[in-house]
Amino acid sequence: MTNADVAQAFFEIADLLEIGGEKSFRVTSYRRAARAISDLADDITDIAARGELAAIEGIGKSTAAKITELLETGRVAYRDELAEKVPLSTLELLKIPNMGPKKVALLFREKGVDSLTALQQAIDDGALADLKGFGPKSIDKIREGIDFLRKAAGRTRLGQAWPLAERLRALVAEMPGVQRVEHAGSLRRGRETVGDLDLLCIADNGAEVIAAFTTLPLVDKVLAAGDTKGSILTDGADGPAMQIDLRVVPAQHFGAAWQYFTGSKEHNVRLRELAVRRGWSLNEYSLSEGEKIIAAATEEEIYAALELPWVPPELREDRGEFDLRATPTDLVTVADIRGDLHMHTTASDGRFSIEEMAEAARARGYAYICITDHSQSSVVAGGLKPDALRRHIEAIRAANERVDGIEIWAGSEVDILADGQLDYDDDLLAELDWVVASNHHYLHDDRDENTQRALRAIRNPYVNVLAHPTGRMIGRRSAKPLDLPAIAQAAAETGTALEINAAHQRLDLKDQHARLAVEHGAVLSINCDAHHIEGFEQIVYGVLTARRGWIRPEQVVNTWTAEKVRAFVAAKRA
Ligand code: DGT
Ligand code: CA
Ligand code: CA
Ligand code: ZN
Repeated sequence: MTNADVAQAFFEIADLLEIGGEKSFRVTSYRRAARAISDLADDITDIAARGELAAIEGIGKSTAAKITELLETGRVAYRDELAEKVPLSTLELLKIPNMGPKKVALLFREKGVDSLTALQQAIDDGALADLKGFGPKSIDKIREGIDFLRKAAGRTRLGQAWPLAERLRALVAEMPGVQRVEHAGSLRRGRETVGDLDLLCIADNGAEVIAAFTTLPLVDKVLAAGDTKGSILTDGADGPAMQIDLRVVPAQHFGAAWQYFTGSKEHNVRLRELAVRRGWSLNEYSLSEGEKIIAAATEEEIYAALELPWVPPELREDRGEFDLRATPTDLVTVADIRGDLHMHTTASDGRFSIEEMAEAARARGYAYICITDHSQSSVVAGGLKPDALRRHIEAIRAANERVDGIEIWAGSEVDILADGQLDYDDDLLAELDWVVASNHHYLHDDRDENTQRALRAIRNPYVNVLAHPTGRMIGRRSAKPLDLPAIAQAAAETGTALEINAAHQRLDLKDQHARLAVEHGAVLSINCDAHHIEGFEQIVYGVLTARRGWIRPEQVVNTWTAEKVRAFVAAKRA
């Protein structure tokens, strides 16, 4: 059980208490405990094993006992008791954008609304008309929110699916008889959300492999188990609950199967058309002319027989990848990344020091990083007042002296204010090596206003990258309207980068936006926005997103040498 799972249980207890009308101090104390758990740098199971739970600030004796109970039995009896009075399905309502526990409490206690379906029904019946705080406008917003949730339902964010997929791949690789295992489907294509996971392996003892697969400890339910295909639901205990399909194929047909099950369906339809035009057929077994197999063992042979270069999976969406003149062959890779230019330390809302972040980055082989803690307007995130930033700059310079093997630059993630101005004066910005500009507070539904603010920030000579430009949160908050072509053009003209924020909740810019930005001449910066040393691992999601946007390495500033990045900054300031 991870820290996040344990924290989740206590957030739920707090929510259930609040919805049930419990006194606010009790609610607050559970929420504080949940936050303390999710902020722990250590593994909570280790802390529990050492008997040190009650020593964690924000956790009292009774909470410590509940944590122990959860770790030992997988449940908390108190939560189950609460759920008898306030059904767990009320928690679904909290996923609606802008719907907090107070509003849900009102819905539940005044109108008996205890699930998404019940809420939909109540809205359709006009049953909420007399409820305070639920005017026609907010009802419309709620309706939109429900639609949004329904659309996102059943899909898992890439950043949650990926670690589970890697774990499963390792498990299957260990099974007797398995010679090779690969990911297929939307995960291999790097889609930002994934429906189910598709694994493919080479083995001659299919039935045995499937039997081992369908009896793995993480299996919650077996959906199918045959000689060549198995399908399971994972229990969601460690990672998301997902459907996993495993197919077993012989080596001589592996390429055809891998190509077929990687998809997308749209790409495959086009590829099959090319085959049919030659009088051939293409399916998961082979590319064939009648009985005669033309290609089957590798993807490369199949594409080559159709006079195509091997198409990287991220491009297989029927978005123009069959046009040989346009398709890039050298997409950016994780190995091309030389540094990260957006991250946080304990100076604002990060969890590690400057040195710890630097050492983690150096271990990844990075040549440079830029420390970009929050600016003063981001009060909740611990934003720095000008004097504090000046001291932080000194601390960063000193750390740069002490740490060998990597350059540590001083930067800031500066808020864009309501009028498009920045949160620090230019003379303070001038002391920084690199400036990230973020609109955390003023991205609304007005496209023109959003665009004007972004343009004004981009035109500031000290701003080097516009962070997470559309402000979206996958499955929670859609991209805000922006004139991206105008923004990309201004970015290109002024020598400002646009970010692909690689944090898996964001992936902002997204694939198609990144492609559009580069088509308008802009360069990108793929940053993890790490708040934790493990945050750097998310670079893979940012790179996959870039590859889906057809991005080549030279279009990404943090694939450049430190010297070239410095020249990019100097050119804008000059
Ligand atoms: P997902 O799981 O919804 O995120 O998306 P995919 O792309 O992983 O789709 P999935 O799991 O249904 O199937 C995996 C691949 O198998 C899919 O990308 C293409 C191939 N495939 C599945 N069914 C069909 C089909 O009916 N026709 C064709 N041409 N390909 C199919
Ligand atoms: Ca799939
Ligand atoms: Ca599937
Ligand atoms: Zn940030």
